[in-house]
Amino acid sequence: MAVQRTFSILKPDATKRNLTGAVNAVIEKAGLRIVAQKRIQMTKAQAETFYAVHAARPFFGELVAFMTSGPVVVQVLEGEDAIARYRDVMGATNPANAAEGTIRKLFAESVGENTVHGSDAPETAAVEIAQFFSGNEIVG
Ligand code: DAT
Ligand code: MG
Repeated sequence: MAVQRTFSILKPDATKRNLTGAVNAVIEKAGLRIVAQKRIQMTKAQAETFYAVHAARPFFGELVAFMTSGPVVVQVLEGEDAIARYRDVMGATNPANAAEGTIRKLFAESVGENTVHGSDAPETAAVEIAQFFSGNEIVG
């Protein structure tokens, strides 16, 4: 496997509970490098674009409202097999199903407010990184 980059978000439930450092410690312990990071307030338009694939789902409105309910930390993570590796470190979407030691098992309180986002494939990683970072903001 090659070195990859993936896109990560520490969601509003993480910033609200002052957990960004704790989550980053799990990320770094897993061998992923944070090569770009910034704290932003996502706009409704940004959240709708970001989650457009879920636009028809019944929870879409709730998801956009949550993602714009407070600051988020957007990140680019780099490492060997980073996309799948970060999905493993995050744990299952529903924290009730997340494995021990994963970020969602450690920190998430519900399927809707599940602490982190991570890209699911190289194509989505590229699109998601480009939505929030310009090339010169990523320093590997
Ligand atoms: P993941 O974030 O693990 O990639 P996803 O892409 O299926 O999961 O869904 C995106 C986000 O939408 C997820 O992190 C939280 C929200 N979501 C998914 N399923 C949900 C549900 N059944 N009820 C409420 N929110 C949900
Ligand atoms: Mg997803």
